[in-house]
Amino acid sequence: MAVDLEREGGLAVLRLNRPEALNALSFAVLDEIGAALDAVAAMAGVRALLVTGAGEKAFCAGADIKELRHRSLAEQKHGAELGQAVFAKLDRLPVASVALVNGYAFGGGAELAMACTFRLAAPQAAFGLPEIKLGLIPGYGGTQRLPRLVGEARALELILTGRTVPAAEAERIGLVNAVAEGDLLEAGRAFAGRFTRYSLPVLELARRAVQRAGDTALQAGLETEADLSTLAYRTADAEEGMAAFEEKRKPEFRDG
Ligand code: CO8
Repeated sequence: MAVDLEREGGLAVLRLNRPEALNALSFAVLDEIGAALDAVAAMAGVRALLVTGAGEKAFCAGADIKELRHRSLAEQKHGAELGQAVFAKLDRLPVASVALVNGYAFGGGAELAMACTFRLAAPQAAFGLPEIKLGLIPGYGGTQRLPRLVGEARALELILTGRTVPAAEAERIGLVNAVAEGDLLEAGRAFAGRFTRYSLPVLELARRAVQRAGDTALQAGLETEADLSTLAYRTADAEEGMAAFEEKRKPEFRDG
């Protein structure tokens, strides 16, 4: 198995574990990620997913180039669709995810990180979409998710030059939420702890509303926001949150 899935209380931890190939994404690894995400979606009590890579060097060095080279056109199309589908599953998981980018995140590896809800980077992490250097373009969502994160001009610069973005720059341009010194897993746990104490269904409504912003025109997005904020308002947790405010006490959310 090249993907490990562990449970730590309310957190699930998915670790790419193929360090000898810098955690590159073969078809088999993509399938394993998809299966692990199905398992996370079915786990009762999980409040967030942490995604990271094994080894000192890499989060994930992208699609497996050695496998990629020998694909037929039909297999290549299937590969792009498989990668996109697996990363969409991550994006649409019922719980938020945090990529803990412990080293290189290139090509499909950067795309995996971008499909997570949040990204934390170790100081030595480096990002890039270097496909152009291989005579390729990104195929697992990078051309769509990168401009949404950093804007079209920066995305074009990064995709057309394939240059490497160090962690500090990634933070400055909004590609990562923060650069974390020290133990990255511990930083991930602390980061997740900042939102997992809130109502799970309401967190999910907030994510869905924000995701809609990337998918739609303003007016349609505002209509979605009106619908989803009304759904949030109707939850028992909203009743509890507002009552706790008036009663000057801490709310006790029950995920309902
Ligand atoms: N695929 C397969 N094997 C890899 C990959 C990869 N992406 N990256 C590294 N490896 C392997 C190396 O071949 C090497 O194996 P071996 O020892 O057997 O030769 C081992 O991992 C260690 O790598 P290096 O010796 O190269 O380590 P360095 O520290 O010298 O360099 C780098 C690290 C800079 C990360 C370098 O390995 C590198 O440039 N890797 C490739 C990065 C890249 O170009 N990624 C983008 C791939 S393309 C992609 O992701 C999307 C394609 C579009 C998909 C379309 C739909 C199918």
